Amino acid sequence: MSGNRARRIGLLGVPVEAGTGRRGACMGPEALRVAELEARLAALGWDVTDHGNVVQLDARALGALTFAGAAHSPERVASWVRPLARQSYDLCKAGTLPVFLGGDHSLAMGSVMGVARHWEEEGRPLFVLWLDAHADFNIPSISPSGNMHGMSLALLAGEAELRPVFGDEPTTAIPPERMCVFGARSIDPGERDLLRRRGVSIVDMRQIDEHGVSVLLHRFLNRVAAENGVLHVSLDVDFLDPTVAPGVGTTVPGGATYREAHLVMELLEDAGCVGSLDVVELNPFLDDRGRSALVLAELVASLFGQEIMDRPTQPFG
Ligand SMILES: [Mn+2]
Repeated sequence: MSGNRARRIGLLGVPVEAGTGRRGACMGPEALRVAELEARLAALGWDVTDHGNVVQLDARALGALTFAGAAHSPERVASWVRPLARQSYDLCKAGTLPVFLGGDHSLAMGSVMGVARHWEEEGRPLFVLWLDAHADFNIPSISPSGNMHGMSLALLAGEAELRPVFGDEPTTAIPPERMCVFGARSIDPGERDLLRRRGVSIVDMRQIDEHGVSVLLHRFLNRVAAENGVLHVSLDVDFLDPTVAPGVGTTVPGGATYREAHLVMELLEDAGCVGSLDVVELNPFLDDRGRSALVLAELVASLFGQEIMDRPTQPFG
């Protein structure tokens, strides 16, 4: 366990679904609570507080937000992510390791924004690991769907087209070269071009098949360690193969297996650099008897110290 991590975890629900084309993600935070996330983390020795859900602003009071292209329900997205960024920042300031329960992936605009502002003040470089079938690096002028859950990483990288989301709120941009999209298998053509130009690292499933998650993840984690960085992990349910976790609106075949996902979590735990986490896109309406919620709760526990079996201190052989 690394010394730069809080022993205190704060859970914060963000039942936003305005960023996606399908309803049901608003139930995600409750499903993760029903899957006993809090008790699992407490059993690992963490001091856990559930802060309930973020209080949404009145979207109508924000006025119309205009963009240079397609962006659906931006006022509703903003009504969630603006107060979320503030609460995220406050949790970090209080020495809490925040775990954000979604809700669709647009919530990362707020959660990571607050985290980024905190670490900028602390003078520590923030890195972002995006565990996702998609890169979420669209901007309104190139987005095929206009759904804003596909734009969150681009906003965090400081893409100018997305500035109206935060308006006059305090923001900071994360250098795109400190971002890694891991598990990708569905990236739009315009988005791919933008990712390349900005220098975001992409690890796709083809590379994972060829080299395995361990080698590829270490490559990124070594960079985090070399700069004494802090890591935000954003876990989208569709990182996993739909046979493992069907409870998501954007299933893409060929995702991470149960074992690959657990290995990623254990490697992150070993690295000891994770300072915050999103768990997003869980749609209990599409789930199979809570299976996806339970898998996610297990993965989060794995990230925070749960081991399947106690290993002997000396490896066998
Ligand atoms: Mn996503």
